[in-house]
Amino acid sequence: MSRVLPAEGDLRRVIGDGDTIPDGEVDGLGADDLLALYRNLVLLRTYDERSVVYHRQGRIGTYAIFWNHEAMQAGSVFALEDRDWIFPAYRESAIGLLRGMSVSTVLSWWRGHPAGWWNPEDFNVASICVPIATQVPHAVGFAWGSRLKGEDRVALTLFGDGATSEGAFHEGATFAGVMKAPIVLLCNNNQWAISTPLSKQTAAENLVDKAIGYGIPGVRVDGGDVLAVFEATRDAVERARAGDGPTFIEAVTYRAAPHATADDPSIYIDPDRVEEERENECVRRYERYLRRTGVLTDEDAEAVKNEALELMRAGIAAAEAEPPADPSLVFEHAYADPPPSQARDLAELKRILGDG
Ligand SMILES: Cc1ncc(C[n+]2csc(CCOP(=O)(O)OP(=O)(O)O)c2C)c(N)n1
Ligand SMILES: [Mg+2]
Repeated sequence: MSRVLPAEGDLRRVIGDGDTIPDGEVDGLGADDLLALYRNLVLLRTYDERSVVYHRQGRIGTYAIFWNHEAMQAGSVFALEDRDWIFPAYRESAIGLLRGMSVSTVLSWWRGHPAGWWNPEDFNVASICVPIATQVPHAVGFAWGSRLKGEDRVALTLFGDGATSEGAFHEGATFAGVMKAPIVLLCNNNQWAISTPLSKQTAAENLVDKAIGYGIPGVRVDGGDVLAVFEATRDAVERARAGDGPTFIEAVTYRAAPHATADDPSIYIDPDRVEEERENECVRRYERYLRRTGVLTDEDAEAVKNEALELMRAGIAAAEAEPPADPSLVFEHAYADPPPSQARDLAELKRILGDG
């Protein structure tokens, strides 16, 4: 029988505010680890900020901004071993960078170019899921299968607050609880599903309360506190490895940027709340912590930022140097036995592209 732990309602935090709330620390993390985590945060932040610019310049397509979500992504991945798998959604499109995927691969994905397709086994990072919550049953099935094969692998899947209303989430979480799959269910609760606020998403007081219904423990952390996210994920990974099954982590944040480049949140969001969140955004918050604790110098910070910018410059150049994609790839793999209309459709597409 699975042991049901009560869901924790209180937000776990490690980073203080430099004033009345004292800084904590995480056992087992040395200065090198803290700096590696900083590098990962800056890499994601730089990727995100440059991507918005590239979108405005017409160099990538519509882009799902993850500004202020970096702590949830970098913190949780830091708790994994390389053999563990990650199942991302569009909000975590660049999470592969933390596993050595090249910037040009991720940019190519957003350019709709096949150079943006990767073999999941190369990085233990599954394909990005755009249909909401579909990555959850993929991840749970993978974790369970992996366990059946006797492998020592944990899966981490990330999804939004809106995703918890989807059937796919329910099916995945139910199955994970019953089968004790070695999985971490990490909910990025940014309090919005495009323009739908959390208050219209659920009548539950906290999303973490849903965990109880699946018979799995739930933990609530400050999603802007990279160390709190890391620690909670590390605990969850330990439980999973020990055969104790899944954990649901609700990481609480606030979406401080548009849903995506095609969205104009000014018609539905509270600008004061956004401003408050931007003041307290996760990368600078961690940077201030590292400076207070004497781990980060100005020179380190400058070097880390320049390195990330250089990677981006090289990444966009490499993505743009890719030869144009073969338009027939749009149709390939769609049918085992293509209908006769497909040849006509392809010819039409090539005509539109001036390619045939
Ligand atoms: C099955 C499905 N329904 C609807 C959509 C359209 N859609 C795209 S993003 C989104 C909101 C999802 O919100 P949330 O799960 O909170 O994730 P967030 O975007 O905030 O990270 C919706 C409804 C979709 N992609 N897939
Ligand atoms: Mg959301």
